[in-house]
Amino acid sequence: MTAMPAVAPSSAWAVSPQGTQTYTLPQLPYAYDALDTVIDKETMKIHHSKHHQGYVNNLNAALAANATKKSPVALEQLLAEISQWPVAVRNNAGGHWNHSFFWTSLTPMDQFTAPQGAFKAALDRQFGSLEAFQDAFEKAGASQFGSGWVWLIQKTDGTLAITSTPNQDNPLMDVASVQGQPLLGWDVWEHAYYLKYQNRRADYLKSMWKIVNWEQVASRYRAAAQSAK
Ligand code: MN3
Repeated sequence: MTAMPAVAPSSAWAVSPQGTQTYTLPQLPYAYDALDTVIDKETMKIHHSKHHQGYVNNLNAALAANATKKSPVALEQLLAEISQWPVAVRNNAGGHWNHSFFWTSLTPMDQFTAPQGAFKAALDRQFGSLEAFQDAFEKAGASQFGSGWVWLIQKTDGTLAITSTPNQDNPLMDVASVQGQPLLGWDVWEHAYYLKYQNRRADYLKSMWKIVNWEQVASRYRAAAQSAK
């Protein structure tokens, strides 16, 4: 059986015909107001069309400025060897990957389904219960100092773990202190929540459980489990 890609391929990962790598902003899988109960339309619009677009533009510029280096084909390959690249590539490659991953980790509330099956069993095994996992995940997100991300990852030994990264780093980077395949990742930069939640990051984190795309998370879990065999 062929392992499913961890992230659905999209124009975000395209290599141009000239062989010069240029990345593009992926479309959201829902409307800007689709998550409105938890994340307001204005935040979604600015976050996607300004912040994410900025990471894409700056990544392309940073890669062009380092054209003498051999560009890896896939973004995930770039992340795996990010220590060999300047910080502008690290920040913007991370920013592009993280946000592409973030959008597809969320779903409108009316399409929400609870975690189930083998993935739910793995959560229970690792953390005791879904509630215990959620509590630990929220705590990790709330205690990440300054800007960054909180992650559920699958490590190479198959176990699940919660970790956080500063700035736009992520657990796929060779510089990450805890590495693994991300299954779920939440943006804890203030731009992700400030309009609706102001300084109340913990409230934002608690609300986010209403819009997690658990089917997508479980499909990443199956793909990671398959490729680990
Ligand atoms: Mn962001």
